[in-house]
Amino acid sequence: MSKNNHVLNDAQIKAFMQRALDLAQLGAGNVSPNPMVGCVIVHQGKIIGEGWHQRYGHWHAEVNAVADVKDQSLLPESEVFVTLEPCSHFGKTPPCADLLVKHQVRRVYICNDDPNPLVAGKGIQKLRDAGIEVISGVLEKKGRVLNRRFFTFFEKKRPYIILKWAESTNGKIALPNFQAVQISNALSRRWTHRLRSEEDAIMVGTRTAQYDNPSLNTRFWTGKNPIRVLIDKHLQVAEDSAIYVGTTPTICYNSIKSEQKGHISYVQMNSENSWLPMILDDLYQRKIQSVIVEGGTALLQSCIDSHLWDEAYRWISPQAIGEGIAAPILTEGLVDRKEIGDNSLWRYSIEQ
Ligand code: AOF
Ligand code: ZN
Repeated sequence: MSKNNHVLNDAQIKAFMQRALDLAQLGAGNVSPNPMVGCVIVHQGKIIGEGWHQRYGHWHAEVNAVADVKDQSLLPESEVFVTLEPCSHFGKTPPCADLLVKHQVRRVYICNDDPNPLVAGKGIQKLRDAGIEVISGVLEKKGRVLNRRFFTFFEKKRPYIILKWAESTNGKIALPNFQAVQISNALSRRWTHRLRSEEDAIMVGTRTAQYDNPSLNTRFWTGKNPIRVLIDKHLQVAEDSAIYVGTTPTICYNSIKSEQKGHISYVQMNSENSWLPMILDDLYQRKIQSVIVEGGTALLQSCIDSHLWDEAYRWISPQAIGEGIAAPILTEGLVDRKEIGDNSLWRYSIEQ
């Protein structure tokens, strides 16, 4: 077999990693709480195998990519592009780093190091110890955006927080007595339900649960329901409210009781301290990687004021609703504005 002296240039390296990122994306919605990971195997500048992590608990990207290579004898002369540091632990599957070592691949390009303490550097070390060249940080920023929930979860030890609300053109989210008013339209509703299908949990405060009586499930989009989270200090939300209907797990943080009642977990919070960090910590312990905060204003504003948010979506409708409850005020991080039908969608990011 001829020695592979082929040298990849910078543009090729980026293009192959971009392909691996595109493959990773195919796992969206099916791999949480695992990251989306893609892998491309290249021989003499040509792709000979591709794979991605398709479903939680199933094979990792590298295993699928190696299995996709028809002529396995080419592997020792190949370059592997993988969007996350190959794992080093025996989890649901054996370590991917061992697989690459077994095949003695020539070089491994990595987009992001794995923040999971089970791996965190040990995968790269295994490869290097076996004499495999490792180049890390290729398209690093794109990989961090793709797996922003996963990175936030491990680095900040809390779920990735997405704020979302709809306001009238004059900045109101409800009528003065908290009475709900229809601000969203058919398009924004579908958009909201797609968001729900993609995130692990959705959280509201007492008055939103009482006055809007939302079910917080995914109806106008195909996909899973998020875990519902209610903050109801004094258990004022009626037990027959829509938020408790159905079988989707629902967590109610309150100051009165801890109890499991079917799909509802009542969790008592004792401290006088601010509840938000404690709730986020409890969600972290439950391995919830992302949460949408859907209201009301007080809860959204306390997330903003304590810098406990990552992304925010503000829908603005053309209608004016006169007097009413003011929408949250967010003055930093605007990254994008688009018109969707007669609404505008403003997107904010704390990282920008
Ligand atoms: C990889 N390739 O495609 C993925 C990796 O529960 P397990 O056994 O599937 O392990 C999950 C952890 O493995 C996850 O938290 C992350 O650190 C890593 N995911 N690693 O080499 C992959 N999905
Ligand atoms: Zn792995």
